[in-house]
Amino acid sequence: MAKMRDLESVSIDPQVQFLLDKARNENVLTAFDRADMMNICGFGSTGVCCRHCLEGPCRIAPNGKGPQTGVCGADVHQIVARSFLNHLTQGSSGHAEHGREVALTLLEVAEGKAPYQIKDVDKLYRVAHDLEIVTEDLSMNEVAKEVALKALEDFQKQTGIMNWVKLRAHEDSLNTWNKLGITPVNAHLEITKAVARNAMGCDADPTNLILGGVTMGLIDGYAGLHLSTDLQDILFGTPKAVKAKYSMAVLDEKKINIAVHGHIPMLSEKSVEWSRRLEDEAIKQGATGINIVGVCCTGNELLMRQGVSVASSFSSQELVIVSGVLEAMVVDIQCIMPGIQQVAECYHTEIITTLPYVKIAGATHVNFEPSEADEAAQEIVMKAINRFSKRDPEKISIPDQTVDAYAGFSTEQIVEALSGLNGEDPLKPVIDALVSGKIRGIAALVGCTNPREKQDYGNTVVTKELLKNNVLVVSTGCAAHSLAKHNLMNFDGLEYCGEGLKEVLEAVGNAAGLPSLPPTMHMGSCVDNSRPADLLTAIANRLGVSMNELPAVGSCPETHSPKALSIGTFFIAHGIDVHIGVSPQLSGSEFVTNVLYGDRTDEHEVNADKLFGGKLIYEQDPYTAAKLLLERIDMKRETLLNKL
Ligand code: SF4
Ligand code: MSK
Repeated sequence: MAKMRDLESVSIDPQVQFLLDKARNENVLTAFDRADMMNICGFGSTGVCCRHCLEGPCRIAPNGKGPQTGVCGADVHQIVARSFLNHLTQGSSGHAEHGREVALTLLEVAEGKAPYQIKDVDKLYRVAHDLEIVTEDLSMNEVAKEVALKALEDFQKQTGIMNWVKLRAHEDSLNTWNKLGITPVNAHLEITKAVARNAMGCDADPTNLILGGVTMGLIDGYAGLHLSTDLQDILFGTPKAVKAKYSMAVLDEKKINIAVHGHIPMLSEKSVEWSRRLEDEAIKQGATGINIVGVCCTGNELLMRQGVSVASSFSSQELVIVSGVLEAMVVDIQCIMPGIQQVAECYHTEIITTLPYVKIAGATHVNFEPSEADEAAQEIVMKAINRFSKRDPEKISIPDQTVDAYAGFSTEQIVEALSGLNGEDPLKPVIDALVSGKIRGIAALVGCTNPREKQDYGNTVVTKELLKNNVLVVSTGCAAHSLAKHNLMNFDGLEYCGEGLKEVLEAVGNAAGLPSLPPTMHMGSCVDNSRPADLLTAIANRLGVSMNELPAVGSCPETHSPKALSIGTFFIAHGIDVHIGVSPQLSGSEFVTNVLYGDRTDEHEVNADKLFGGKLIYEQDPYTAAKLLLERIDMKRETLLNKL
């Protein structure tokens, strides 16, 4: 039996430590302990193992003592580049599928076939206008239908450029992609092409494969992130600043607890609605009400728009069940550990899957279709209510003390807050602060938590180091969960900010009637990484420069997901440096790592920094990572200030 890490090495969150201890005492295995039991494979972890055909598996000996090519003759660089493209294709398809599901829902709503109301009519008309849809003589639903059809074209058209690329991309970035011939036409076409070129006997040029990977990054960014955010804002409302609660302590022993988990907000929005409508049924069962809590990005979606409390990020999702008070965990898509079912079988929790192509053996399945959203949500909430009486009082234990956090910082909300300082030119205060050095740069702290890593450690250390050095930090995904739990999204966290940054946050906050803005701003879920991209595009346009000239970086210290690699590639394609704190499994090929990690000063190398103006930074130590990010911020800052 492998030795398990002590609790302090697993997470810096005492509530997660508490529930992991409970799980261990009750002989319940969770991801943290499974990670300790797993031997790391030296071939897989460096990307040199290929299973692309039945001649294999083939693996390349890293020390030169053994085969240096696969049976087909593929060398280590080809194998590692293909493995990277594979990860990017997987990541971008998840987000593209998310975007397509939302587009289909908008279409059904517009046609009166699904029971949702369009919440942000202004945004609908803004997006329609920017897509060059003539809206005169059209009803609101007809406009929504035209927007939905334009979105679906991005999964169908055979020539030209994706509508959402034209809608959202910075012109200079688009010119670069056009010159390289990597601008996407439609998401399904590009994903199919990526799978096809990656097959045995196809693309065997590592540089070409990596460029194919950049196209996957663009698919993620436009068919996934931007398209999903725009349409979700139209359907469910553009987020506004909201105060909410974080930590496992948001579970309520007296109430029926339902966790919503995954990514797509269509069902979870309805679950919140039906939990209110069925309160009386809960009371009949002896509970005081129904408590919906969020896990992962479905949690982020509800937090941003409805202020729903968030219980857990990715790596501790099973521990929500270990509390013994969770009646149901309702899941949609992505980042759902199959292990939740094994853990649920040790308690009274019902796991409910909702999409026909995402089921878990042993779990209950309630099929979700937007047209029957009310029926599905009602059935799910009733199932949870009926589980309440099955609780085992011996197994109940919930940590106390929630943490307050401010969220809801859509780009629109940030611009509105800034307009309190300068209504005519809202971005001017940020630009002035960047030029004066009160703000040294801008960072998006994004991504996941990973059961192999010490939970929240990398995310909070990188953030605190950047804040201390006056970098403005925005955040999304499970990384935002780490920051919120550790007081980096409430005013207590202002103590971590450098003086210049603190002054700016307080000035903007005061103008909006608050003591300050929080030290870091929660911009939403994984697909809402479109929001930092929008903010940077607006700043670049306001300054009249390219995105790659901004002193801006992304950091993803604790990722587990290939989606983080495809989102990161989307930012690198704009020339924004991206740090990753977990091995991207590329070290087997010096060629591939040179292309991705190489510097613009390298001689005789084609690399990302030279092509796009940004690169991938792989660094496990969060203190060193922050130092490297600050160096890149300063380098770009100096060039920018000379140009202005
Ligand atoms: Fe081996 Fe080539 Fe087949 Fe990969 S594609 S498994 S390297 S023969
Ligand atoms: S849920 S991709 S663990 S952020 Fe978006 Fe969290 Fe990462 Fe999944």
